Amino acid sequence: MRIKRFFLLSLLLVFIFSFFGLLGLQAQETAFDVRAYYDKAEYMIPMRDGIKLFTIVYTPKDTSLKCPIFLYRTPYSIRPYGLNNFRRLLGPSVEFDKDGYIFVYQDVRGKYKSEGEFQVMKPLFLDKMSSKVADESTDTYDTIEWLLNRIPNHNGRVGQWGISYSGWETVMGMVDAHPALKASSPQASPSDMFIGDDWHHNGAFRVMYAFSWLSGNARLRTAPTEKRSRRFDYGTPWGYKFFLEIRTVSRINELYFHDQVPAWNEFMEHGTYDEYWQNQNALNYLKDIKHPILNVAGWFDAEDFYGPMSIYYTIEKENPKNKSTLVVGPWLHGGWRSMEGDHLGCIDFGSKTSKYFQREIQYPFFNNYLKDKGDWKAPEAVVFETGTNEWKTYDQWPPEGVEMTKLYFHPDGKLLFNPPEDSASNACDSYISDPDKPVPFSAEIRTTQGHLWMIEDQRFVATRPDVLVYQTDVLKEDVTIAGPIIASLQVSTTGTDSDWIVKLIDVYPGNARKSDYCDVRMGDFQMLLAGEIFRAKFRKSFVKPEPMIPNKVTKIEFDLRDKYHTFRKGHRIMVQVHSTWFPVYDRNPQKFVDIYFAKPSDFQKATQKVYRSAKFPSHLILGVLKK
Ligand code: PG9
Repeated sequence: MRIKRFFLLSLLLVFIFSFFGLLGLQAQETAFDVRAYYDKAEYMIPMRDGIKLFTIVYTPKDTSLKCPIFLYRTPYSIRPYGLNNFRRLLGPSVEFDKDGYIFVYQDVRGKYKSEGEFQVMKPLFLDKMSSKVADESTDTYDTIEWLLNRIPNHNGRVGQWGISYSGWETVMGMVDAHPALKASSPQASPSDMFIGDDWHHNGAFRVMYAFSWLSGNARLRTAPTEKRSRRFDYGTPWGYKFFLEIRTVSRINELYFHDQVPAWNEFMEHGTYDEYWQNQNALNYLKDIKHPILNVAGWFDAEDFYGPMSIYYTIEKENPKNKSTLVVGPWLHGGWRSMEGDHLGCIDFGSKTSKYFQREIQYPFFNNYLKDKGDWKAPEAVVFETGTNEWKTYDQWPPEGVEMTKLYFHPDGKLLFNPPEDSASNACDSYISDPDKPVPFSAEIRTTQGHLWMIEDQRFVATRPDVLVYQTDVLKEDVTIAGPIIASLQVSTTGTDSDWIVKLIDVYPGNARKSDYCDVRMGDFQMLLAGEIFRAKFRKSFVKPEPMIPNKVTKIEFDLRDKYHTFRKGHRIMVQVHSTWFPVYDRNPQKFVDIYFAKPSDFQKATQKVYRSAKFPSHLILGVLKK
């Protein structure tokens, strides 16, 4: 009895000590005193065309150290400005701050305290012969050159990192890279804004994000400034109403931007994949990448998921010898830095995945290439498997052993691994798509797209008459999918253009237990796993759109992008199909016109049919991984 009591008491003590120990450790981590260990300096660094870029350099006080330079370039301001004001965290995680790096932050050309003109995702000049030419690649080069010459105590090596726009800046730094650049980590970098990142997916315009981002970040300015643009006042918390009342995107400049947002007007003038978009495509630039790359993506990134995946695939193809690592975790946009990564919305990921990434991947990667320290094994792909909540390391992505498997639409909303046998070629399901009552993308009331809709419970739309739902029986065993997910639809419309949205959903068992993270009842929860849109006029070419022929069965095939997920035994696999996803995507008038010049009278209802016959089988193609 006494022994038992002693045992319990010791357990309690161990618990108390480890609890406070942990707290202590965490406190120490977040409260690292940057000011005590670093000095701050501010510079205007001249570029080759004479424009000067505002740059802050934090150097370790301990000058006996020779440190690498760690560069971050951003359009979002490198505040706090002023020599007495310090950032709380200098590197991508506290490990770097403690270790000693020379941290360099720079306002990019035309933003905040830097001189020059900002052009959103300005294409690179691939001909660098003229000394007048300057772009984000040359600005990075010139900055590195200046730093190496002017900042003491560096070890001659430079690393660059950045998330999203800064991730794209990091990619630009990789092109014709300065020889001292020894390691780059583009994180959630967009690559192609017409095909899969912030502004469009498969040619469909992401009006809600373009509107909020451009109104906040791309207004004309008269001179360098420390001030942020004022937030746009929507006059309502309900973006659905706001964007529906605008009626057509063609009115936005006249109503709200008044020629103060040049990029918006440019978007409106380039409604197809013309040179304007093609020249911005970062994948064109990735031919001669010689130094190691750590490429990071979040499975549930609402902004730039196509970017990092396509950058990874392109670097592999164009530079097969390059040491490039892909990391994908269960994160929203940049969540590996801003959140613990233990859950998203209602979904539990079982561990602090962001810490794992920061400590076990990001820090060892840079430490290896910039300091020759630590134990970095340069894995090819480190990917988090959702559903089972496990990190896996592979020597290729998608992993070996994936079998492309078709999952077919059947009558009565069934989804089966065998093809339909219905010989009536017109066997189909249909709905009326009404642009005046578009399917909402989220149940949240908000004006900006936010993040959680990427993993949101889809029950709020599953009962709409304009949403088709197909699902498997309850799974008798786990089904793991890895790599791209292809939607192959056979469809018709009564209009001459239309959008097709396909969503892949994990349906929880009826008796699923409550989530620790939200108040939603999880029985029959419909977790959005993947979803993508395709604007039908681009089905043959993004450059030369073609009208749909009314009522003609037409194949539309597109990629819902990569996932690594296990549908657990007891769950179901569900697919939903619809034709509006609003206001994340602008409304298609369902008539073949240049949508950016559409008139309200162009918008029409259309009867949409999704075929599921032996002749016209609609299906998904999944990479099923046998374990
Ligand atoms: N997704 C953002 C972005 C990247 C590039 C251009 C415009 C926007 C970002 O979060 O930075």
